[in-house]
Amino acid sequence: MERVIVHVDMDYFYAAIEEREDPSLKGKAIVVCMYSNRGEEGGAVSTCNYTARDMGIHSAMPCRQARSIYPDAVFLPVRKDFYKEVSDDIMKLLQSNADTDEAFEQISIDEAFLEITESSSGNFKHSFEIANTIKEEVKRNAGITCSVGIGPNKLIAKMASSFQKPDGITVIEPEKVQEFLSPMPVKKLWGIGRVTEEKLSEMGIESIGELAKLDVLKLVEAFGKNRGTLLKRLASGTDESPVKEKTSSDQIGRMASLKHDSRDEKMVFELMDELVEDVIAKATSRNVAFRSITATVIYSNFKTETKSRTLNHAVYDKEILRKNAMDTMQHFLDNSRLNFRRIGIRVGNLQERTGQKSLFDF
Ligand code: DCP
Ligand code: MG
Ligand code: MG
Repeated sequence: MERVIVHVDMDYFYAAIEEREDPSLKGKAIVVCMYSNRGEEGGAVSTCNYTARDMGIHSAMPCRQARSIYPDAVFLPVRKDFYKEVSDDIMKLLQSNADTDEAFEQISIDEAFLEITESSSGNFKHSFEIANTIKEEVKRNAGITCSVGIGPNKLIAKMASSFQKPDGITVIEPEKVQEFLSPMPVKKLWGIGRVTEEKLSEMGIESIGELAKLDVLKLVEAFGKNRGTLLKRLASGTDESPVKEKTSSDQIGRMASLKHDSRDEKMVFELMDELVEDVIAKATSRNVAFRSITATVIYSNFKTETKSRTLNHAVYDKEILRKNAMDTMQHFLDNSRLNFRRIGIRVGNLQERTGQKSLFDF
């Protein structure tokens, strides 16, 4: 099956959080500044919202210059720790939309890859619906917008997410990859910096399409073997690299699709039982106890619902997990008429196991 890879990037992230925190800022140009130790005179623009961008302000511009362009903009100092907290919540939410917790890779404070090959059944049409769900969840939980790119690999997904910013969804099906890349200038290719761009320009190469057609030997001659062949691969839209969790995460979860969409209790409970076993096995192998339990259902129309519970103590008791999971599934069954498409269970607030074994030991 062809892989389906999603890249999500928050829109004007730091400024969007400031806008959310203070609704009176809505509609104004907002510039978030990283002031240097020379005070407000020094420093560079961290980011700004799209209203400020329309006036020519952009990241990395000296704050002084931004002020001279538009003195009436709202200038705010960065609050990195706060943005990091918001980011952590968003990342958890994104991770819960990946096929497995491991099929998730955060690459910066505001962006991540997730693989949805399984949940979309390898179908790019379904993937659009999943992207919609993700955007709605981010909006509802974090109060900000994001842009989503979907493609057959990380390279294409990453480039697709910036194709329609802000608040966009861009799906590039495998057979549309060449058409998508060819007309773009080489500097848009992920991984190409200014030096490479200039060198290619000297060789008469301006578009990604031209780069893809260039004899690989010419590239090897100019950039060396590794870089030369890499450029050729990138320009042709090839990227085999897996989506891989970088740090060990603070949660363990499993999701799976029912054999077919259904609201048959037996089918739902049996599948959930397997997921619970998997989660407990993983928690055991990592030697962790958990304090929170979250169950998820994705209905046949791709709408998602989750329900979480935080326990008084950290436990690693299979029966507690199973009971919570089953009760929540029952709750979902009782409260909707839709068929279930996928279900999931995750544990969080992980702590290393100390003396305590399970609730039976208390
Ligand atoms: N950032 C920064 N300095 C830069 C670039 C970015 O401090 N030179 C910070 C502020 C951004 C955040 O990183 O909000 C994410 O960077 P992005 O490149 O994703 O930019 P934004 O999210 O701000 O805008 P966009 O809508 O273009 O993604
Ligand atoms: Mg961003
Ligand atoms: Mg980003």
